[in-house]
Formats: sequence, C-alpha cells, structure tokens
Amino acid sequence: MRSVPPLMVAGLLALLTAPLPVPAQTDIQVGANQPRSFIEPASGLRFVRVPAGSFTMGSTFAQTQPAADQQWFIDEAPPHRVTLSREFWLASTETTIAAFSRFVDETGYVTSAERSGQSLGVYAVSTDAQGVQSGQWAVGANLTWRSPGWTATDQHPVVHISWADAQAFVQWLRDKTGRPFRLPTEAEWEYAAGGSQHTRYSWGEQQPSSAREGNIADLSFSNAYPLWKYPVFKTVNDHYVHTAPVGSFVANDFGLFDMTGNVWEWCADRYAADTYVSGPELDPQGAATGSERVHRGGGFDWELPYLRVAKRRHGSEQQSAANIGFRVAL
Ligand SMILES: [Ca+2]
Ligand SMILES: [Ca+2]
Repeated sequence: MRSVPPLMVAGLLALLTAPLPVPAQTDIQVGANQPRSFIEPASGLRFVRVPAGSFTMGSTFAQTQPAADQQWFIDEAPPHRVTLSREFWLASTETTIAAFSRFVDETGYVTSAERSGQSLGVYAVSTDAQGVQSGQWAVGANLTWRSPGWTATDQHPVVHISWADAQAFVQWLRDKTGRPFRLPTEAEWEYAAGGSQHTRYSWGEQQPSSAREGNIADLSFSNAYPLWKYPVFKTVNDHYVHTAPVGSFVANDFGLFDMTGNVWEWCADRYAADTYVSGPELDPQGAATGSERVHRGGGFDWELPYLRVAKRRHGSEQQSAANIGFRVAL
C-alpha cells in the first residue's frame, strides 16, 4: 500500500485548503456567506461545491467476475486511498446542448464529428456464423451534436463530443471568464460521483428499483432495441430510450445529477491501465503519457457493472459517440 508521510500531507493540506475564490455570480448562500452553488452566466451551467476529502478509489470488482470478463474491470485495481486536498466546483449537470450552442455561436467551433463527417451511434444489426442476430452501435454519417440521431431539446446533454471538443469548450470558458475552468480529473470525478458516503453508484449502493435513480439501459431501451448485444437491466423502466434532459433523476448528496448514467463524461486524465498501481495518493492527475483519455459514469445504453462509479473507460482524443458528453469543473 502506498502512503504519503503524514507531515507532508499536513503541510500540503495547510497550503492548499485556502478557500476557493468566491465567484462573482452567486444565487444560493449557505452558512457563513459561503456560496454553495452558482450559475456561470456565459454557459448557463450551475456549479456546486464539492468538499475536499479522502476516499478509496478503484475496486476489486474484476475478482468477482467470470475470467472472460475480468479484462473489462481489471484496471480498477488495486483499490487505494486517494486524498483530494482542495474543494472544487463541479457542474451539477452534464454540459447541455444549450450551453454548447452558446460556445459554438460565439466561436464558430466545428466539432471532431462534424469535421470527419461521422460518429459512433447508428444502430446496426448483424448475424454471426451461427445465424444469431445482435445489434450494437456502428459508425454512421452525419451524426453530430446538432443531430444525435433522436429528438433532443436544449436541456439534453450534448453528445457526439470528443475530448478535444470538450477541451475547446472549457478553453472558451476560461478565456471568457478569466477563471480556470477545466475538465475534472478522474479522481475528482469518481470521488464526486460517490457522494459523501462514496457509494457504488451515484444514487447509492443498491440496484435501481424506483426508475428514479438514473437513465440507464432499462426496459424502454430493451423494447426499442430488442436485439441489443449487451446486457440490459429490464426490471426498471426509466422511460428514456436515449438521453434524458439533464437533472431528470435524483441528485446525489453533493447536488450532482446524472453522474451515473445518461452519458459518459470525459475527464482530463490520460488513460493507462496501470494508473492505480503506482499513482500518487495526493491529488492524482492520471498517466503522464498515453494517447487516450478517460471517460466515466456509464450511459443510457449501459447496464450495472459499467455504471459503478469506479468503472473506467477510455478513447482517443478525437473519438465521439452518441453516449459520450462531458461535465465542467473549476
Ligand atoms: Ca433509459
Ligand atoms: Ca453521466
């Protein structure tokens, strides 16, 4: 088990726990005039305060899986103690189409999917050698944040967004406000998603039962895609086949919506399968090298093992898909 000398931790904490700058725009006051949330006017996104703290990052989930499936989860090991020495702000929702529209309207930005003319998210059914049919997403033409492949309002999460697109959005917000908006680190994301009790899913420890927990691959998804190749959690019906408007489900006790489900969310970190083996305990920033970036949280088309807050997924900086968006940190 790695550890940091207590004196070093104490010293760093003393240096780093100075209060966050109070944003100029606040709309909720809690306690001793400390804002607990604010709406950032350029994007219209609400940000909530996430406290500094320690938690156990990662899991031993792979060990409970059949050998053939362990490869999908082995990069969550080993579970290890992580300390986030500073409180931070995190958008209470995934970035909406409304917010992304403001960015594009001002800058004329063209996304990776728009430049390449394609993205992942057209439903394709194939037949294997045994004659069994199954469906999954395939790369299709003209899938973009403006036309995700289904009806979406301004309050739906923006999708078909690459890591590079998400970076361009936060750079715009930085330039516009003079504040260091950014993508969350993978550690910040996992810590925030689990809430104050650091639960398995953002809604708690248990499997969904009320259909109010989050937008996942549920009965309505299964009905729309009966040949879907991957597991679906059919015992709840959340009534959303694809994305849901942000904030449609319960928030965790940090005030964060849809951390689990709806869309995967790009994080700042480079991905490496062995990040947790040798990474630092204090404020980890991810792998130093590597061409892929992390995304987190599962999406509307994923089932429980992939919806745990510890689950890691990754892709190239230019990759986009119908089930990947992002959330902004400060
Ligand atoms: Ca659903
Ligand atoms: Ca999400």
